[in-house]
Amino acid sequence: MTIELGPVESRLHQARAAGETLLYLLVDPDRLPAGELTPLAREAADAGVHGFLAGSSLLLGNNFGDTVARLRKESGLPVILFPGDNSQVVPQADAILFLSLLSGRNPQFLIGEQVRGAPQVMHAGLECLPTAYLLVEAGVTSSAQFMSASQPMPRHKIDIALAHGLAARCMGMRQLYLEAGSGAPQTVPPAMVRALAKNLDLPLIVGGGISGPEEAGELAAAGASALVIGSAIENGRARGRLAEILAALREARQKGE
Ligand code: 1GP
Repeated sequence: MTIELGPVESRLHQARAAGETLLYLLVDPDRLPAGELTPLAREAADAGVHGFLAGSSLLLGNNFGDTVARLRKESGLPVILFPGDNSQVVPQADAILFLSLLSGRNPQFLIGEQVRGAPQVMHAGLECLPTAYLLVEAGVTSSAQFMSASQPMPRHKIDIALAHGLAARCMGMRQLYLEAGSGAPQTVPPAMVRALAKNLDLPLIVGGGISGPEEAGELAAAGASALVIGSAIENGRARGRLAEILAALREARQKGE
């Protein structure tokens, strides 16, 4: 069997091999005012952001496909679906994080949504990135935790996180997403990122609670291959600071060399 990685996944694996950290911005169409989409797309492209994620734990609006198409057109960057459920599989994207919520024990998010979503992924011809989605406790109940009815991993139990990462590896997943939850008061602990980066040869995507260059630099230095920022884009804290955040990622890489 030959596994050929598509362009989005190849870029992520290349970043891991080079000790580089990519920056993705998360757009939740319910939370970003429509008029903000084009300015954000252009700001991201100008700053050198590597792509967009699009999705939500709970989507109320009905313009998801249009949002994805516009983001792609206005930024020229890859748009990667980050679906809360199978209704968020739309053909306008470049790729999909085909998530299994391995930190939980709810069969709906381990395999149920995937069985419903896979035919749509195939028909849409989306690049598919098999990804273990791991929720990490951050002091509040996150939307992902509530909507998936699953427990996050304890934040200081690195052995538990590592065992989940190893299980993902043995199951053939090709990247891990460590998630503190959207708007989390604290990020995934850098020590957890460091332990997983050291012991697993898989790219780590890390998100939740990242709002500026300090946290971004720390997580990059710990070994994250990609960071995801959503809330700090919506509330404006990271707007106008994308170049600064990207510089922190480059600096962390240089220090690690
Ligand atoms: C949430 O990891 C993402 O699924 C991004 O989190 O909104 O806190 O940036 P924030």
